Amino acid sequence: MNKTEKNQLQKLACKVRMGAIEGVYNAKSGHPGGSLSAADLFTYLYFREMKIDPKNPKEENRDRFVLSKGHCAPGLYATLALKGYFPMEEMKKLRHIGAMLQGHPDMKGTPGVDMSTGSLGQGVSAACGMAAAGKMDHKDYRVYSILGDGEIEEGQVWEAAMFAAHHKLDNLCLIVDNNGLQIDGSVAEVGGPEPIDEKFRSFGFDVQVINGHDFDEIEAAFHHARTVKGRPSAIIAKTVKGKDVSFMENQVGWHGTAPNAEQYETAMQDLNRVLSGLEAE
Ligand SMILES: Cc1ncc(C[n+]2csc(CCOP(=O)(O)OP(=O)(O)O)c2C)c(N)n1
Repeated sequence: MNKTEKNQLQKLACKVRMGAIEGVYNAKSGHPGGSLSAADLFTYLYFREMKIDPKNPKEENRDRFVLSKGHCAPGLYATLALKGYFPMEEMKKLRHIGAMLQGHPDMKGTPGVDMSTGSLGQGVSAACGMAAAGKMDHKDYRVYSILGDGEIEEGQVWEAAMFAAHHKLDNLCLIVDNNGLQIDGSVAEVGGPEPIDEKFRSFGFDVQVINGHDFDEIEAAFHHARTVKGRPSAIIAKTVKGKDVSFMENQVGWHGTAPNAEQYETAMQDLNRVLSGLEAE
């Protein structure tokens, strides 16, 4: 990708982060940390990788996306809004009763959401089902799913992984947002799922480990995943929880906490600084 294209994606990712913060702040609850860590992955998937059309969200041959770590809905919603599925204004009503954007993705209420998720481990099983259905129906769509590294402590993830490899689901690409932190501690402390790459490899996946904030590496990984035949792909993306908000970066407390007014101002200043820097490039 050239410099201009990369700059475009970086600006979009910054806007995803701003949208997520806006939503969580207005809701006074929600999950900023993991939304920010996955922002570059969301951005690449929706703006470069997936075959989708926001004007026709249910198009039969579209690529599918499942946010298995459903609590990071603010990041997904901000991406969907930027892509044109609904106005960004909806973010201000995040988690309000009756609003379009609920605390976890709801496929019945939000255009662009392919699967309702939130119970960790289940989304990836649904993604496997979609990929298997694609194979059975001789469709050429691909299925993408973002998982948390805390989420992969769920046994169901590994049942799904076994299924995916057994059924040779090469139309399935799992992306682990490997930010090292989960709800109440570091992933290493809480459940110790490492080495994540070797685990997926031993389950029969093609595995790549990348910097999840570097668009060149992200692009190369998704390009490679498309070439893999006869087995599913896993991309282990090393990320920073709370990325680009100074006081949230790598802080476990920002898993599921909303910023207060002062913190909101600081977060927006941080992100505006990033955006201005990118605009000046
Ligand atoms: C089955 C299930 N158990 C517990 C939870 C509560 N929970 C929500 S988020 C979370 C931690 C997830 O950590 P991780 O996957 O690393 O997410 P991230 O850090 O990327 O936000 C937990 C335990 C849940 N949503 N579902």
